[in-house]
Amino acid sequence: MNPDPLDFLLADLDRALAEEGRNAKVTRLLAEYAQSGAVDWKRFAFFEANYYSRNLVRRSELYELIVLCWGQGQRSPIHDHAAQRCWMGVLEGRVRETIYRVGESAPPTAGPAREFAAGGVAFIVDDMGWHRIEPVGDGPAVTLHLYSRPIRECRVLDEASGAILNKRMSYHSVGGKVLTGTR
Ligand code: CSS
Ligand code: FE2
Repeated sequence: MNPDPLDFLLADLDRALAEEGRNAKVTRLLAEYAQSGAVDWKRFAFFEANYYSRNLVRRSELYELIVLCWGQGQRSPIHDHAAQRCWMGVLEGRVRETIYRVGESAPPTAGPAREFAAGGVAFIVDDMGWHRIEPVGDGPAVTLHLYSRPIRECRVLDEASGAILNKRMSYHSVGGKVLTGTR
């Protein structure tokens, strides 16, 4: 079988993330994939009824690559990234990223918001702030997330109480197969 575009991306990511200081290279790889018109990500794209879904493509010691499916109104909580680097490439639809300053002692403050259309790539680390991602526009959105290293748990803001909680991350599907009984 011939390799798919995602296989090439994974091989390039293996190389780029094995070295320090290749953030710009990784951003370029994700942008090239998101802009290429490749559709092989679709076999990882499973929507859930009530919450945005996290679908694992590949996890190694260095990184995890995840397809996230955002139905209308399925926005993320305001969250951090567990001291890891986070890239987000938009595969379909349009999303808004709002940056927040979150601390233990003061209420969170919203910073700048940016919108990304298909082909766009965002990058964040905890020094830049926490953020919320939400689909905007008419349709659902699909995004490709790369965390290096993988994130097992992050901090989220409980907006009702103002409390900061630890949230364990889970997958809706792994390798293109939906997991059952995980949520
Ligand atoms: N960090 C969130 C998505 S927004 S980058 C998550 O992985 O579920
Ligand atoms: Fe995030």
